Amino acid sequence: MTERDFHHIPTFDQLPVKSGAPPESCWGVFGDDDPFGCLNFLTREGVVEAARLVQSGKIFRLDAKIGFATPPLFGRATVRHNVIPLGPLAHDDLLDQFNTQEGSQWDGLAHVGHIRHQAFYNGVRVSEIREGHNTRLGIHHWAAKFVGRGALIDALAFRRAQGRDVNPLESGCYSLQELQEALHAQHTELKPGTILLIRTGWMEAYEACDAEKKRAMAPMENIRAIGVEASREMAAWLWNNRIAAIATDSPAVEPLPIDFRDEGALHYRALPLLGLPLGELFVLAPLAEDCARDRRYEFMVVSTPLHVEGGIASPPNAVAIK
Ligand code: UVW
Repeated sequence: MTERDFHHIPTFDQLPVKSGAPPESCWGVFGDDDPFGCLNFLTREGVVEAARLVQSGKIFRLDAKIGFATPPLFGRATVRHNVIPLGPLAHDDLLDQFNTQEGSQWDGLAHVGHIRHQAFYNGVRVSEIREGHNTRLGIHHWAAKFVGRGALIDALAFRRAQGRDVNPLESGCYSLQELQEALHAQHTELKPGTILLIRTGWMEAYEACDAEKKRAMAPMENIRAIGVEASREMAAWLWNNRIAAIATDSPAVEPLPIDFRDEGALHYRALPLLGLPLGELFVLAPLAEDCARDRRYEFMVVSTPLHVEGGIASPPNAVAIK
């Protein structure tokens, strides 16, 4: 696909295009066997354009250290890193019980299926993932795809600049209007094929907690987080702007807790319906501070997910280069 082909892509109001596909889904738009979803908006031309944004040579790591969340959120396993002697003067690493979602992560398209339609992106069934080795939606498809123009919305700074209080560790919401106003204030444009990063302040607030507080907030039922509005309008805005992926420094992109009985959850709107990758627990503060300094909120993003055949998710293994 090239950028010229984007003009033939339906708008959100024209979805779905395939008979039998759920409302507000893009199933079939990129082909019935497509594994990329909105990553199709990342093109070779877009990679070249993104490389032109590199001006200072500064590199920002976007994922936290493996094991940063202690204990990991949502009751996920704690990874154990062992250094294994290979010989008298040689070593290997062993990562025991490594959950690819223990920290910074891209949710792949086999992570969450739609509660009503009982299917994943493009109609993939749960049996294809559990018994069929997840060949159609495995994270391996993304291993050499996730490169393009990144843009940051510093929603935290925007809200603070208005003199409004933010507690990222409480359930709360950055509205679509607020994100649009923040973009305007930053003089930042969305362009087709943008990997959109949104700083909510959650990671910084989490890092400031003591060990006891981190332990208390980690279980699924206790975790609270600010996130972006989970609405039809938000899904339409992301799709109509041809956003390739959205990532935040919060644990679920949308506010927590999520009521997964509610079809309006952004996890449903994004992953199974639009094939839009969700990035969680990204490290965005150092990048945001640099953007505020040079007033440039766009850069190149290079993310190389783990090359795990049939994988569900992956640490982003990502950098922003300015
Ligand atoms: C939730 O589903 C709440 O988060 P994650 O995407 O990390 O599983």
